[in-house]
Amino acid sequence: MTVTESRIRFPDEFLFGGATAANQYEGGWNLEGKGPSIQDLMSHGILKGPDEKVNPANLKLDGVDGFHRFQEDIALMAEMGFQVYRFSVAWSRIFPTGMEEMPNEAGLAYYDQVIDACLSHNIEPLITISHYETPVGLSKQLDGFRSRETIDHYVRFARTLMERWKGKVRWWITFNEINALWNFPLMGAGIWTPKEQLSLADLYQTAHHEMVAAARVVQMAREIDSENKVGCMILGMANYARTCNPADEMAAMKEDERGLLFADVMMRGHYPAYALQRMKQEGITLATQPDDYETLKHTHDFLSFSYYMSKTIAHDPENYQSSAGNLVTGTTNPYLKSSQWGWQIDPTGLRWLLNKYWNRYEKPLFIVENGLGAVDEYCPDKDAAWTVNDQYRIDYLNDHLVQVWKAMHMDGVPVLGYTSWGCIDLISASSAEMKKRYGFVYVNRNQDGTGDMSRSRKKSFFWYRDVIASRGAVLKP
Ligand code: BGP
Repeated sequence: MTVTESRIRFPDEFLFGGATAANQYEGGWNLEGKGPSIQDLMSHGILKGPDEKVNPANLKLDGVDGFHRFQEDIALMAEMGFQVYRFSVAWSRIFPTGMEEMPNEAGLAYYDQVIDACLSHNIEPLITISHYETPVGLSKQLDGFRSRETIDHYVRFARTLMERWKGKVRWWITFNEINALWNFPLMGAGIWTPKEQLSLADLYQTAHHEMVAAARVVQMAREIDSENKVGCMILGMANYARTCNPADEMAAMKEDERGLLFADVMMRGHYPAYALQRMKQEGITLATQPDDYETLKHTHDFLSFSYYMSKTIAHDPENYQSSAGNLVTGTTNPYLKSSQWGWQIDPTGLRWLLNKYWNRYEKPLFIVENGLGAVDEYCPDKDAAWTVNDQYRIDYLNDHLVQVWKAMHMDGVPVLGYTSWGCIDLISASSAEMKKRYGFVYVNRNQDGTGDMSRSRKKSFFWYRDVIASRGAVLKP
């Protein structure tokens, strides 16, 4: 049998699972001592600016009630055979303004239960320390990571979690999609000052603070427990040149540099030449402390990323139709179909990206977000166990997982695992919608906020269960 003919079989140590984020899943935005996070002020989603004060119409305030229903949800994950569950800890549940010296015990006690529920089902927790949910206090008073002071607050937050769950949690991610800073400084780095008022120097300085903070956490994680594995996490994007015109190739390469600066520093431990050159040309001098560059040498153990789509880059984008996309956009690719939200679906792009990251960093990779946001029709069938016939989601996930397998098996790329995004329906990040669903589990909550939040299994629930149980053998190449 040749390599290409082998049957799909993911190794036993490959972790299958799913992912959520506190601000999109939990709700309970002001319960048991939790302070407001910037997401509690984003009723229109992250593509629009924040509200002045909490708007009751913000669907994230109640999320999908994970705060009260996590036991049931984790049991459903166990039924699918999850080996890993990626979730974030709401920073303002632990430190209500982000700046307290002592943590909120009730917040920690909540996550004790979440973690214990995972472990009781043999599911490994994978914690995102910061997922677009900076406490409002930190954001308004310090402008988030624009201020160097925020590094210490973040490290204290991370230390609290790592010490509390030593021996229980060994997988950590420092920041969700840390490279979102360039386009969304509020969400990516908690900067309250409007983007239009920020200079390029402000953004580089903020990036530096975030990277130093992350490197300090890596160093600390190893001191606390040698079993800890800490991942850098970026918004993963396959940037293709729109044509083979060298000018387009050059534009695509430059776009890559923008998206990869964080990973370049956090995985390799130093600033790449292109970034130093850019800062020199722009007259930017970073404000640093003497040991910053030594600190940055504490590189992450693995690179994790989200992957939903690819995009094409042209040197003259005005001559093409622009594409919609996950926070960053390019021009359309005529070879690809799109989701209902206009994100271009490209399973091969995932294999391409896995190869690219492995070749660039030579460290293990973890796909921590991937999935199809779609409008689901709740339509229970009396002869079937599911309430939503989401064959389109099964097709999407099947095709992406096949490419992961190819990257591992045919290209030799080490991949640690795969956590499908929004494994339980939740509120979307970019547009704060309920109707954009990703889950294997349907949540009875409507776009207008009505619904009893009850859970039911979609067709994809049973499909994913079979994928995991067969280690991928049921996938259709
Ligand atoms: C990523 C975020 C997630 C998630 C996902 C899907 O950028 O890390 O939080 O929401 O995108 O995006 P959306 O919810 O807008 O469909």
